[in-house]
Amino acid sequence: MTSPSAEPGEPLHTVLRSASKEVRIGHDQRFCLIGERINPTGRRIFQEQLRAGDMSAIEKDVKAQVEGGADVLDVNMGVPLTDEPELLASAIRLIQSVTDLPICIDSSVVEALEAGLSAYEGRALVNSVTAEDERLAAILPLVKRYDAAIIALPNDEDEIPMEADKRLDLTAKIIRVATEEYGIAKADIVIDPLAMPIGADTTTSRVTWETMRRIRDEHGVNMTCGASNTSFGMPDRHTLGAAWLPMAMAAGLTSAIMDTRTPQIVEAVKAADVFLDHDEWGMAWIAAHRAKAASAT
Ligand code: THG
Repeated sequence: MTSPSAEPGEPLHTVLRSASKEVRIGHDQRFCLIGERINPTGRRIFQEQLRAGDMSAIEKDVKAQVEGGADVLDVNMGVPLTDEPELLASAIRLIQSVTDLPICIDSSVVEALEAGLSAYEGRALVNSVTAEDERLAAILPLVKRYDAAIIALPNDEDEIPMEADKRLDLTAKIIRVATEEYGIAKADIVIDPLAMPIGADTTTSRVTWETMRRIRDEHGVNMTCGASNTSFGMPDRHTLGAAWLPMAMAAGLTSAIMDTRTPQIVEAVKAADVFLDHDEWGMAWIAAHRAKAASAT
């Protein structure tokens, strides 16, 4: 039985754009791969380079994510003791000059999100807002003003709810506030159902699957999440990632922030697109196979 809030009709499409390219996220679309690597978290050398004004590593990361098959690039410039708004804006200007992929602007600092939006020429995905009133009030007006889309996390204060019911309550709140109070289209709200490391607690993915299925069935909105979180601290992470993503896709995940440098994971996603009938006649799968065969000769 469908929920009373489920809406009939066409699947919602989250449309992102660079100056010259459009990407659509949707429950009837091929999975959207958001490259995660342009992020200095946990990378000491990259942080030191950025602090010294050396942006050369960014170009390498862009190239690697694009070659691996990224559709969108997540850009995070959270380096302690730097001017994050300035750094993020510079990074976005640089990245736009070397790739035509749309950008997902990743920061917890409102001023950095705004600086990134003002440097970006296109329709960005803003990453992220939570269900906290103060965060919603600070970030949603920016999303509306810059005509962007937004990733929203169903957590409030410092608590990450471990029950699907609570995540669904917060998702409903976010969608209500964004659409009714800020006039943001439901198609432009991308919920992060919260993916946690399996190494710490083997029940976490079950909660995530339930959250995904219910968000898809009750709200129909698009979803993304940090996929590499799930295998953190475990051995053979690539195999875990290659299993986790197709399972998430079957539960309704429509994109992920992930490391597109790993062929095993990217190929598992492309194969799942075929089985979910998101790749009509397997055309993209076959075309990729032919391109690979041609480049090998
Ligand atoms: N949801 C949303 N946005 C996100 C996340 C999420 N943005 C950031 C992060 N999580 C996703 N991006 C990355 C980028 C790099 C790495 C992981 C996630 C990474 N991790 C190293 C690893 O996995 O081994 C370790 C880095 C470290 O030591 O901290 O490189 O969940 N909306």
